[in-house]
Amino acid sequence: MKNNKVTIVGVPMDLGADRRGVDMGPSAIRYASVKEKLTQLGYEVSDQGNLSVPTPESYDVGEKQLKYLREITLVSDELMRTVDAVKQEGRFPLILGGDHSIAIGTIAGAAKHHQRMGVIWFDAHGDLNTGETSPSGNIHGMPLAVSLGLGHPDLVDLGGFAPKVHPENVVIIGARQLDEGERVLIRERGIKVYTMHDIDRMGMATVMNEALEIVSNGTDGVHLSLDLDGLDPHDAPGVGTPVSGGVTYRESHLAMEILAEADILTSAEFVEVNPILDQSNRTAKVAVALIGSVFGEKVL
Ligand code: B3U
Ligand code: MN
Ligand code: MN
Repeated sequence: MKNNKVTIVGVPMDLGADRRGVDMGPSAIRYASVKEKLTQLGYEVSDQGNLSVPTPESYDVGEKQLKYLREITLVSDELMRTVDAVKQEGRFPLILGGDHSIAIGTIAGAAKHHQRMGVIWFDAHGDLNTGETSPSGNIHGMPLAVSLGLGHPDLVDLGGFAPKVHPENVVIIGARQLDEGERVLIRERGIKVYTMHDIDRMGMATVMNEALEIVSNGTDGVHLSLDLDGLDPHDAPGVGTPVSGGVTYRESHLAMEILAEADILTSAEFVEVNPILDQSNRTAKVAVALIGSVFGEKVL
């Protein structure tokens, strides 16, 4: 990584998902030695600790199609300011989730520093729902739509600008569960999606080489948003919504290594680790191994 200074920020968010447990994700990833891993690789690492996130039980869920909208908006605003400040200091923001709704704040903060930012969205899902199309009302199924300027104005207009990213600079990798509204949006906006079918046919190396072209062409920054449920549940069982037939441990490492070689990332987040549903912190360990690879760890 060009930038040798990394700042870790945890966001123990679980207001965007139905299942409690992802709020412990940042702890689990720290327990799996993320700071030690990056230090070993030669980075100067600062851990800013966690943002404070309201406890769901203490608040009213609010509108059924946009659960905890108010609270998620407040945390997103705080996260946007935090990521903005980290980048202002010339440091690389590494954000640990928490459910995927945190991407709304991360991307808003990072996008302030770029004319045009590419986004790699590694996920079993599209996260392209809005309040109108969502089958669950869970905001963790909406952050990519919000970043593209679609959804509730409180989220879309965060930071006073929208959209944060453009469809031609976004790739989704690992998709295997999309809702009808998401399919329509993908078609209408021409978003490039590499489904598991594409990964099986083309191989991960080809997929990544094409993806790199899309996110780096005409951009001056690239954000990686990695949902651990993009991996197969055999390799990453500790996630809120596992979907079988996912990216293998090896394929995901290859993807991270290709990203490291390209050296284009300007921010990253690792989300949806749920230690309650995990086996001996395995999924957090996978997250740290992937972080190692994307930050340049090599066998030889
Ligand atoms: N697409 C569904 C399910 C879902 C999205 N993200 C996760 N699950 N993790 C929804 O609720 O929007
Ligand atoms: Mn997701
Ligand atoms: Mn997902």
